[in-house]
Amino acid sequence: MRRPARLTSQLLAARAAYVLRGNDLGTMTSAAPRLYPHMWSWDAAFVAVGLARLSVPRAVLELDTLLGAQWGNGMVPHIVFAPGESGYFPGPERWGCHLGVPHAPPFPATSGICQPPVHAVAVQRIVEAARRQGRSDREAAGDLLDRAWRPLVAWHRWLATARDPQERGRVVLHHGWESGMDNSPRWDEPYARVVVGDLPPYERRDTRVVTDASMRPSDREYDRYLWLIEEMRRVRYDDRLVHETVSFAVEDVLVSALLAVACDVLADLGEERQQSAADVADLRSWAQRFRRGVVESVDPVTGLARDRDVRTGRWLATPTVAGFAPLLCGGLSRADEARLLAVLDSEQWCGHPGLLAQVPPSTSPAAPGFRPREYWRGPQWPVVAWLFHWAFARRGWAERAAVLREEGLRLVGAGDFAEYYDPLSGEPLGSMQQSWTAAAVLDWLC
Ligand code: 9WN
Repeated sequence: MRRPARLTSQLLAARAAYVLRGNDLGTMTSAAPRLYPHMWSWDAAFVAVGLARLSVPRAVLELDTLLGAQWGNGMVPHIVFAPGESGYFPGPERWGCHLGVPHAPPFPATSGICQPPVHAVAVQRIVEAARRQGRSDREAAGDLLDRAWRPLVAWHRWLATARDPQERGRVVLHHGWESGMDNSPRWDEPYARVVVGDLPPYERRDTRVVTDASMRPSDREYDRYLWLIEEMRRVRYDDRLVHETVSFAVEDVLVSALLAVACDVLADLGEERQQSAADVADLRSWAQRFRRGVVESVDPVTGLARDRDVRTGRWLATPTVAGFAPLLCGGLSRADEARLLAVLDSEQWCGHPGLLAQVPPSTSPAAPGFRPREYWRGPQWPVVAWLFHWAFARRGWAERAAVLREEGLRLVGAGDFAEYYDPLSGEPLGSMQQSWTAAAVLDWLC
């Protein structure tokens, strides 16, 4: 299937704004209308980036809502459930965070795991957008930074301590959902060792919305996802016990790179706003530690960064987009960075002759496990393109950033705002009217 004609930039931006308004539940934006009718943590950050182009106060509200659900230990939960909305599984009952979990807030209901820490990036984009607006927007953004400072430092501190107790410089995850890349082949090996125990029965909802099962994770994968929740729930989401007992424990190199860069972004903002010097120093040292952890993960043979299975101590070298993590946070030698950029441009990745848009697919199109339609096993995600675009611009690679913007827009140009796209046919897949896709487009176009 070839892509239908591309909309004009003006029309595309107008439609993106329409999508975000349509998904607005008042104080939060649902990640997608039917498939994901609640607020997701990293989605909310990207959504706030897009909202900042429409209304700074509305973008501020999005982050306030998310941070209002932060746990007492500092964790920002991966889902904040919209009150009264029952269309997603697993919902609050299955997570059981209201059942005597010490750190969970009494309200709103949340899940018990986290997602990638991109929230400081959103604050920075809101501050930048506000600078181009009037005084009241600038004040709203400044107030947000003052309000969000302690919660965000606490969030980063939790990741740097509870999730990196040995100070290896890589964030440990206990569920594939925490990576934001649920069924990525990165996790096949650690998931293969998860033995599902006495799992209470459940019924999936996602496959009622996305009826082509080949686009979503399999039932077998879902059993494991649900089992990990069960394991965490049984130890009441206690950080130490989770770390010691949950069957899935991986050091995620992409989340680690994002934490490094987010710590630097937050420290820069804090310095400008004269926040606590001690906090700024902590942020800088975490940035350094996680950057080092990412650099140390690089595979000498391929040049790509690797995750690590904590339970076996083995490196996980599947060629996925996470391998480019060092390009987000920096830290490689010049020669190693040039090599990694060459891999990104090569036929194994963005230069693959079959791609319609030159943005990194979730898995290398040249790898044997590449599945162009299957969730995180091959498709291209506009929001991932946005993230690399943002990071490349930050690193001063204007030309590369411009290419990613142009190619990202080519991907979404028909205006369906799909969750992800088949890299070879351009077919929009998964959920349509996905909020973060619309947000990326708004940031690119406005
Ligand atoms: C589980 C909301 C989220 C994204 C994730 C994406 C998907 C959820 C699901 O949707 O995950 O968290 O039910 O599949 O993988 O990155 O945040 O858009």
